[in-house]
Amino acid sequence: MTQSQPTNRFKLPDGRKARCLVIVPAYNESGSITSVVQGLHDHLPEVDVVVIDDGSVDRTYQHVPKSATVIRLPFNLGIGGAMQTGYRFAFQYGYDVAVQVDGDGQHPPSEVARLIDHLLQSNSDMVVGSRFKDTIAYRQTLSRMFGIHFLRLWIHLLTGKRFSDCTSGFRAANRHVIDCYAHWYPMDYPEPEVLVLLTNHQMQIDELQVHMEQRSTGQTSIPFHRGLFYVVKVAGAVLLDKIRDPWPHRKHKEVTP
Ligand SMILES: Nc1nc2c(ncn2[C@@H]2O[C@H](COP(=O)(O)OP(=O)(O)O)[C@@H](O)[C@H]2O)c(=O)[nH]1
Ligand SMILES: [Mg+2]
Repeated sequence: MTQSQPTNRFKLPDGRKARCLVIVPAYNESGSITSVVQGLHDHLPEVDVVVIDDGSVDRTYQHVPKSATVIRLPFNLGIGGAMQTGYRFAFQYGYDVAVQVDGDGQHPPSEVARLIDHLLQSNSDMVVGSRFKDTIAYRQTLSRMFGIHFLRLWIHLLTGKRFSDCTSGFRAANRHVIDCYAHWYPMDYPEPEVLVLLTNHQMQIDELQVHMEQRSTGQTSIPFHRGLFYVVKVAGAVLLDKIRDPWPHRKHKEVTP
């Protein structure tokens, strides 16, 4: 495992240096994972990187630079199981901040520091990198745009909160959220669902306008024909989330999950 460098510029509210981990879920991302991890190290030498190779069949793990930790899951668990593996790693090794970055080159490494700075300075529990907070310039298919608008409205009705980009996977989370996710994380399509669960759990979520790229290689995990299924499934899941809270209620004491 790589160690945080002494030049760490990220500070917790109490003045201590924040130990930060970037979690990169990767499923068949051999075409992009090398430049994604290299870009993260170039921009953020003080931040550790863990790649979760989720049963890829294209040897993604062999393309990860040695500077990062790789966890190879024995078979494809899906994005939820892969991300929870990363959050458990963050919890177990005492990280203060965990940032989720796609392995497809969509999330620019240069924006990661902005997310971390905002998280630490705003004292929020999670910061979501949004494509649509201040602009609608990001190119999307019509079906995706419809899905995002529908879920945005639905989540607003359920929580009273407005999230401009509820499906963005570009996020930074603090230790409280890492603790929650280490205990339980949705299995599939987790991004919109955790917005509702964290809001129920009295966590503060901020959005920050970020620059995002289009996926550089490979294919999206949510192609057109699964889009409608995605929206219906997520809408049902977040409705059920109104009446449950899968996480322990504590802000001071931690117990290994
Ligand atoms: N670990 C894991 N990662 C996945 C899986 N499906 C997609 N991903 C990764 O999760 C990230 C987001 O998926 P992506 O297809 O880019 O979704 P999109 O950005 O919403 O189009 C990418 O880094 C993928 O490699 C999966 O089954 N397992
Ligand atoms: Mg992506």
